[in-house]
Amino acid sequence: MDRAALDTGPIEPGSATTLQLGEDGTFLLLCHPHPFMLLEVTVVPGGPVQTHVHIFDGPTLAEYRFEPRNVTVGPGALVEYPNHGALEHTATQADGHAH
Ligand SMILES: [Cu+2]
Repeated sequence: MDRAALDTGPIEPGSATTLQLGEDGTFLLLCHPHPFMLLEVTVVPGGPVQTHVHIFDGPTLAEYRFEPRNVTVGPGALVEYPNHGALEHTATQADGHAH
């Protein structure tokens, strides 16, 4: 049975959104307005129950990024996405559904 796609929705500059992850697996997320911003989230048993993925943008596109670009967490983990940039960003599952 499919679960809803992972999607923070728009994250305003200076704010943060928390998304709860479900079951084991590897998920590719991107920023909807800037789909070249990529994040790989791996959910494994025993992983951390919460973490932060920071969002940045900047004068050049090379500075638009998730940091870190790869995170490993446990099932049901809370991932907070603080947006340190000047623009709105999202963390959205790239293929639209969970595996
Ligand atoms: Cu973005």
